Amino acid sequence: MTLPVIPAPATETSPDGTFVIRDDVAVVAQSAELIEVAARFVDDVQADAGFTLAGNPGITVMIDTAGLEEVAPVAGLRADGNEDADERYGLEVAGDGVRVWGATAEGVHRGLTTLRQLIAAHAHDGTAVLPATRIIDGPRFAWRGLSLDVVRTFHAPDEVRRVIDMLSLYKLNVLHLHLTDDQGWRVEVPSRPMLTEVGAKGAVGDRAGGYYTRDELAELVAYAAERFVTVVPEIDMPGHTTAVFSAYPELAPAELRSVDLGDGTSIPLNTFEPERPEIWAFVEDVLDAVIPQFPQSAYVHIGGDEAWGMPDEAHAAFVERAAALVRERGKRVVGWQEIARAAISSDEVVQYWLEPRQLESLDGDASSMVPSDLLPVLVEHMKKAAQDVPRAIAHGSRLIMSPTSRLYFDCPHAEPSSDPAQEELRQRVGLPFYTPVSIRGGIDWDPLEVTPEVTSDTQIAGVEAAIWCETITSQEDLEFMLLPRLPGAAEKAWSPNPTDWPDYATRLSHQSPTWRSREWTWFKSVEIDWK
Ligand code: TNX
Repeated sequence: MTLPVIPAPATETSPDGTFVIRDDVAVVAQSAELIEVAARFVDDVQADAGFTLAGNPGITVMIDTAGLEEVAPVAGLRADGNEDADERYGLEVAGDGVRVWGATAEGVHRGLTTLRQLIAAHAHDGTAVLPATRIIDGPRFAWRGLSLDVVRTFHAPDEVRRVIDMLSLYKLNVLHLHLTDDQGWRVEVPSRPMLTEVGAKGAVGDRAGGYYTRDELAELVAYAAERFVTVVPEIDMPGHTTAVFSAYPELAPAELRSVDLGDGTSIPLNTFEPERPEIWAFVEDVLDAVIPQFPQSAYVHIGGDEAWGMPDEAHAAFVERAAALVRERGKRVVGWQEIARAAISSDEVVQYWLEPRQLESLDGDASSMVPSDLLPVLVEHMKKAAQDVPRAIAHGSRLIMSPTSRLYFDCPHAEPSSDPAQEELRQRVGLPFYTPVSIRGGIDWDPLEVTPEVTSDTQIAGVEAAIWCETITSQEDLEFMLLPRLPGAAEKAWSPNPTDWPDYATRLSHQSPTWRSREWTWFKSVEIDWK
């Protein structure tokens, strides 16, 4: 069997022997810059598996590049823009101890993350008998993320910290926060106080609203940075701006339009109008307030998606000017794939999400579920979407791969839970118009097989899952959809090798003891023989 590690390491050999971890095996940092990383590892192993790791030297961490060249250089773009980053690491378990090394503290942290998983998987009655191994590993893509919708349901800072812990355990390094949308505004802009006084109040339906204060965001960003996760802010525009219009009605179009969905909800067709100077004063105020709250991020996500009802020329003009304002402030631009319809440059990153197969379903079965007023809007949108990737490539932009059918974690779970008590949750959580996705469906694919135009890793910035929260009402719902899918997304983003399902299912089964210790909710798919 391969090691119980997700994402699967790039290379691994298994000599004979074992090393036994007990409470009294301590970690020794051979350079001062690794002390913090080593301390974090000790805390994490305590939380995952209960070992205290204090006593006699047994695990040594050091800055060293030995053997790292055995792993191909990473493809893609770093969310923090750090061009000297190196996440590769070596990990050796031998009879006389464990060694973890890398060229940087970040590399050593990734190696210690593999060790955390090995210890938790082998822990039994106060010891973990680790098989001897030599791993040389490094990521396939530099941008490995999760987009989290904190608007449709507001997730308090403690819940977000739990999500950051999950990202860190699977070597994911980007938390993309979807901070603004029709139902709410979640970030402080001191020059525009009504955004938080009024715009933050709501969420979907009668759920509580909320926003992150500057102090709370600073703590979250630091918590993430300590775990080598970069938080990237999204300010979604020119569509999805209803919360702005409720806070500042003078920014709204003269005539408000929407499509009634017949279930008490409606889809707004109102967007920012790029010909109005007061819109640009607003956008500048927002960027000036938001950018400094995310000091690690080299990027600002400007949304750009689903600008329903907006003429193409106006949408393109909006994206071009918003992108220029971001660049003027020293940041790079990410946007949903619709930004490829504007005159963007090769510096802009395009996030792919709309799959052509959804166009087929709109012509067929799903059309009966969509209100008749909305159908033509959606069909037109999907037809344009088919050109987004070729356009992005023609601009020389790189893509973040977020294909809906694989990486939208708000797709319902397809297979039953082995815990009958979870079946009610499974029926309720997930958007009913998406085809349900199984755990196996989440890993049986490769980023190069998603679109015909993307044929080389050099065209890809990275891989990002997304969780939208229309049907997610609580921390429990959120974790039920994130786990066990998140490790699968991490495997696609990190591992250069194809994933073999039976092998993956076994590796996944070994994750549950840690989830249980950390009191994380997970969907107990019948596909997996959970430990
Ligand atoms: C599309 S993905 C959206 C979101 C929804 C999501 C539901 C994207 C850029 N826009 O506004 O929440 O579908 O899966």
